[in-house]
Amino acid sequence: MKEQLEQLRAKAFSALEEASDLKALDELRVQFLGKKGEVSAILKQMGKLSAEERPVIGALANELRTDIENHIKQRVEQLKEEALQASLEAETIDVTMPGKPVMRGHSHPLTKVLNEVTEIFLGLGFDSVSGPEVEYDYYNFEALNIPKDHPARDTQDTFYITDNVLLRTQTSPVQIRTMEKVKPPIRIISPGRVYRSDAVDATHSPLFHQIEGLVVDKDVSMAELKGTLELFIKRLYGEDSVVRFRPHHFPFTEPSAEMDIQCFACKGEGCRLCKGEGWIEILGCGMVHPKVLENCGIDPEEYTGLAFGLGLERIVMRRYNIDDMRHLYENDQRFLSQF
Ligand code: 2U9
Repeated sequence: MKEQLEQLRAKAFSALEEASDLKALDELRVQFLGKKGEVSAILKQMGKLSAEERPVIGALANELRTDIENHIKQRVEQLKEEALQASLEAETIDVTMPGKPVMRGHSHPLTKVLNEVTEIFLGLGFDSVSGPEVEYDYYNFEALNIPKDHPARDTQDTFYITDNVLLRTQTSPVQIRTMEKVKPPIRIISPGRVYRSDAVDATHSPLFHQIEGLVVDKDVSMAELKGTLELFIKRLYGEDSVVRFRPHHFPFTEPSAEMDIQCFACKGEGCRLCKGEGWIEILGCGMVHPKVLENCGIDPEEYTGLAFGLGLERIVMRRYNIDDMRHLYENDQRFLSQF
C-alpha cells in the first residue's frame, strides 16, 4: 500500500504540473481528494492491514492528502500570476496619449471684480458690511429721503412683498442700519444683490449687484469725496485714468454728482465704445443729505457724510468687454471658462 501511495503521489504531481488552467486544477482536486477520489479509494483498503501497519499507512495517506492540497494551492497562484503576466504583455499602454482633462472651477467674473473693488476700499480704511435683501420700505426709501410720490417707488420698479416689505432696490438700507447702530466715524462699503422689476435685456436684469460706500465723520467734504473716488478709479483702471464729475440729482445726497471716466479707447475724442461721447458714466455720488443723517440720529450740524454707488455688472462688462449682461447669469461653461 505504501507503494500504491507513492505511485499515486507521482501521478497526482505530474497531473498537477500539466494542468494548464484553474478548471483543470479543480477537476484534479475532485479526482484525487474528493470523497470518491483516489486517495479515499486507497484508504478504504486499510481494513486489510494489520494493527501495526494501519497507523503508519494512515499517516502517509494524510501526508499525501496535505501535500496534494498544498500543491494545488501553489499551482493556482502560479496560474494566476502567469495569466496576469500574459495580460500585461498583451496590453500596450501609450504613455504619450493625452490624459482626460479635469475641469477646474474658478471665481465668477462678478466675484473677481467685486474682490478687487473690495480690496481697494479695504486699503483705504473702509469696512465691508452686508445686510438683509428683504427690507422694510422704511430702510429702502423713507429713511433715504425718497418721498412717497417719487418715481423710484413706482411698483413697476420695486418688488413688493407686502405694503411695507420689499426686495431692496439698493444696498443703502445696510448703511442706514449701520448709522442707526454705530457712532461716527463710519467708513463702510456695502456690496450685494439688489432687485428691480425690470425686463431682461442686454443691459438690464431684475437682479443685479451694487457696491455703495459711505463715510460719516466731522469735516467730511466734497473734496474728500472726489479724491477718494478718483483714487479708487486709478487703482481699478490704472494711474493714467482721467475722471470728471457732473452735477446730478439724488434724493439722498445734496449736492449730488455723477462721475465719468474718459474713454480709454479714444482718449475723449469720441468713438463707438463711448457712443461718440468721449466719456463713460461710471458711478453716482454726493454728500449725504442732512435729512438722511437726521433720520439715523446723527446731528448734521456736527457731522457730514459722503456717499457713492456703482453697479458691479457695468464695471465687469467694461473690464472684460462683455456686450450682454445675460452672459453673467446663465452659467454657460463656454462663457465662464474664458475668465
Ligand atoms: C446713504 C446715503 C446715501 C448712495 C449713492 C448713488 C449715488 C448712485 C447708482 C449707481 C448705479 C445705483 O447701481 S446703480 O443703479 N447709485 O448713483 N448711490 S449716491 O448714496 C447713499 C447711500 C447710503 C445712507
